[in-house]
Amino acid sequence: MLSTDDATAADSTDADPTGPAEPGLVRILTADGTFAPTAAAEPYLDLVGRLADADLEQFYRDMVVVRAFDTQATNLQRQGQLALWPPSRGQEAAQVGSARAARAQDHVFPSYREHVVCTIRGVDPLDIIRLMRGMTHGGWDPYDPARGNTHLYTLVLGSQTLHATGFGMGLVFDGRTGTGDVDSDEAVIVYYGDGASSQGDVHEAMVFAASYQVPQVFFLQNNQWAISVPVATQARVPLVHRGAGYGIPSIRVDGNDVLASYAVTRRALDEARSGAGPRAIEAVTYRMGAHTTSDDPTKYRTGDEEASWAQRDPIARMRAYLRGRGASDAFFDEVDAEAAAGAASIRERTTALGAVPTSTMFDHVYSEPHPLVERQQQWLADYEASFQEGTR
Ligand SMILES: Cc1ncc(C[n+]2csc(CCOP(=O)(O)OP(=O)(O)O)c2C)c(N)n1
Repeated sequence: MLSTDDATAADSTDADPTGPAEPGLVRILTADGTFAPTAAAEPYLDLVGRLADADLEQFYRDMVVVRAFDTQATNLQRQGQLALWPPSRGQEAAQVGSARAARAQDHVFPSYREHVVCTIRGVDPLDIIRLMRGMTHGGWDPYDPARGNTHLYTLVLGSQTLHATGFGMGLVFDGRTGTGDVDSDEAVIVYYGDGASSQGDVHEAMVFAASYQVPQVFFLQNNQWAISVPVATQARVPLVHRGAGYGIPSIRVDGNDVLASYAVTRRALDEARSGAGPRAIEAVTYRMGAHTTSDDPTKYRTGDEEASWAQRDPIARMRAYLRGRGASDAFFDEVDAEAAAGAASIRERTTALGAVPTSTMFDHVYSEPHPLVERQQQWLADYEASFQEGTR
């Protein structure tokens, strides 16, 4: 558990080696791993204080393991094993903190970069790989409690916010939320980006979520870039201010601080589940890698910017904090070994997947057979056969 010494350090400073925190920002750990909560973090210290050492170590483990997975997946794409990969490097704290804050009965609606959110909920990382290899249109069963009620990746920006709101409205209408039973009341959490926040779908979702007091947390990861468009072009005001226009209480958190991300999400979900209506969180973070493996960020951002965010690396921050609390070398070595083994296993399982039959692209176009699709499927089969030896 956190000690009272930690709590006393709380009121000491809003300072951070990489710059002062703006008012209203919830941050508990500074970039160098010092426990120095901002004023806005004070109401959350009780929640953080209830975390056991094992919880803190789990947060760190989650982040290290997913970074190794993410690096491996990026390499696999480069080697032709995957069609595409959207890296999550740099966003681990926002994702781990928020995912660990959700309860088993909650429903999670990711975008397309929330790899560790999915794996924390029980999705097999190979299912994400199969999706990015073009082997499946979906990946897993979103209604499977063993997969944490994790809905599918959505490439249509912002549409998942509406899916989540509709699902949450169902929870309200069916009396599955707001009963006062914390063990059974359900909520939804939806992930989206600063670019997606400009989509009409997100605004419509906020209108309906507020109108129907949907138990929904809008979790915006502001990673500063929507491919090549900087966040300053998306909004003239901090994105966190948008929620107020819809009557949605909103908070801004340092998304590279896993403790802060955990605490604000935990409270927001608890409030939403209790019947208080939707909540919005803007997690300020940074996409350290490319938008996807099809992108070259050197075309639109500077090395200086990347270097300044590298100083705020979420994993280094938590590592320094744990180190300061006395975590042993053996612990860090063990986590590194687990991450390396996980990445190696993913490589092995990916290369064992074999080729993707092209005919699968016609599956599920319609729920029932359709003559046009069948003709196209036959044409492709004939075309591919024409390459067989002796036929061309
Ligand atoms: C409706 C829609 N419009 C455009 C795109 C193309 N597109 C894919 S990702 C992207 C940028 C998204 O940025 P952001 O929401 O900040 O999320 P991030 O990728 O940074 O996590 C765009 C414009 C899309 N997928 N869907």
